[in-house]
Parts: sequence; C-alpha cells; structure tokens
Amino acid sequence: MKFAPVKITGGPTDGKNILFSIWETRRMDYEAYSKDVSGVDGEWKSAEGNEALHPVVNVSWEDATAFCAWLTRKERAEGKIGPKDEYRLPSDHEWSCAIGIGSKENAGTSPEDKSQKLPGYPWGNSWPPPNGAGNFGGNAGYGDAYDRTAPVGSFRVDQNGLYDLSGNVYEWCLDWYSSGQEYRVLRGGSWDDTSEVILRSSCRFLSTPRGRNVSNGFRCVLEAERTPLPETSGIRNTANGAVTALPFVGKWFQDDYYILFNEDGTGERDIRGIRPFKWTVQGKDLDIRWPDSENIKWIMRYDIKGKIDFR
Ligand SMILES: [Ca+2]
Repeated sequence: MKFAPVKITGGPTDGKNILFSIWETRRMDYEAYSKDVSGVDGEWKSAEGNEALHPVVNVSWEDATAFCAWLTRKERAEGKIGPKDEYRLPSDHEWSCAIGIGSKENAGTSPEDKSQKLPGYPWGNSWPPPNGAGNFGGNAGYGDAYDRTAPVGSFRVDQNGLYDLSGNVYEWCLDWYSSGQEYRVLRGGSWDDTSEVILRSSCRFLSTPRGRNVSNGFRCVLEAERTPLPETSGIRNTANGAVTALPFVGKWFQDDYYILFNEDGTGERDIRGIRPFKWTVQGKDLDIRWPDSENIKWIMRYDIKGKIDFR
C-alpha cells in the first residue's frame, strides 16, 4: 500500500497531515488479511470478475474497521509504524479535505446536513465527466472501459497523488450519517453511478454498519506521529559519518521499503536490512542512493511542516 499526505483543515485533526492510501483497498490487501485472521466474512470473494488489483467490495463498515485494526496491530508488531501510529478509516471531514472541499464545509455539522449542498466535482463544474475522470456508470454521458470495478489507479491522479476518490467504489468513512446513529457514511460514488448529483464531491451515501454491497469498498488512512527535530539535530551519513542538520523526524512507506529517521538522526536502513543506503542532503532535498546501484535513486523533499514529495 502507498500513502500520500493530505493537509487537514478543521475538525479534530486540524493542521495535521493525514496519510491517505493513494488507492482504494485492493483485493490483494484484503486477501492477506483474510488469510491471517480467522473468521473473516467471505462475501468479498463473491464479486464477479474481480482480480487482485481491483478494489475489494462487499465489505461492511465493520469489516473495513476490522481490517484497519489488523493492519495497525501487524505493522506495529513489525516495527513498520510507531506504537501510537494508527491505520483507520478517514473521517467524513478528512475525506472532504482529500477531495478538495474541506475548507468550504463546516467540520462540526453532520454528513447528512452537508450532503449534495456544494456543487462541483473533482474535475470542476462541468457535466458530463471529461474522458479519463474516473470509473462511473455507463449512462453518465461518459464512456469508460469498465462495466464494473477497474484496477485501482486506472484513472486520473489528483493534486494530492490519490486515485479514484470519485468513482470505482464508494468509500466508507468513520462517521455516522446523522444524529440517529443508524447509518455510516460512504463517499465518492461508484462504477454504478451516473447521476450528476450523486457524483458531486459533496454527496454522501449511507448504509448500515453491517451492510455489504458490490459498489462499496474503503480506503485506509494512517495517522502517524511526526515531530520536527530541534534545529541542532541531524542525520548521520553511514558512509562517511558526517552529520547533516535536517529538522525532521519521519517515516516513509513504500510497498516493500521502510525508511526510518530516528530522533538522534541515526537508524537509517530498509526494513529487510538487506541493503543499507547512503544519502546526501542539499537544502531540503535528501538524495538516497543504494550503494550497489547508483542508477536507483530516490530523492525526497522535505519541509518542516511534514509534507513529503517523491520526485
Ligand atoms: Ca472511490
């Protein structure tokens, strides 16, 4: 799973960068969970024509929440995330921030009160959706190549680096839909939706917490601690021992690799411990090179507010 930071404005996580999975949770992710935990409901397997890279569907809010709790337990035990870091569903307001309308909504009112109130879509105000905007229903006045779900990441990427917020599958959010506490919130529309109202960024859908549907999946977020280092701290280059000031402590997650910057500026390695790497720092750029292949290079750009961009 890959994650990208989304700046949250308003609500309990105001000012934080919440790491959003760039994809909806895939069948391959859910399969790993179902093999590791006994008693996981098997209805997700029944969706027709789906493959590993398609989003998992037929999962309830309770299923999705249990998946996030499992991933948190697993990665804390493996040392991939810190003891206070947590995978969970995004809140309804955080999801609004991800799709670009968080600052236009009141974080304190119920999803029901905000549903469909704002016009507009992730691609602007035009209707029907432009080509490549997402995986929607066949009668949306827009053609895509998929009758049902599409592999995650098949359509346009947004300004935060996220795919398929709009369309493909509905995504469960943490919140109750309204004060009656009977339904949970779903966002974003699906492969089966064609309505210009339903596909608005502000539209909310609802279902009981145990409801499962072929249009409903979910996306995880990671709420992680990230504390700036004092200005005098630095990172030690393991190749030559030099310490370079870098006011940042953080973690970055890539499918197989995990880079950790400890508070004392040491601890650099990949999670498998196979290949140590060295780095150079130029301004706010961290240039990471594998010693056995100068052609493989990651450059990470930092600012002290915690935003990380891969280039
Ligand atoms: Ca979606």
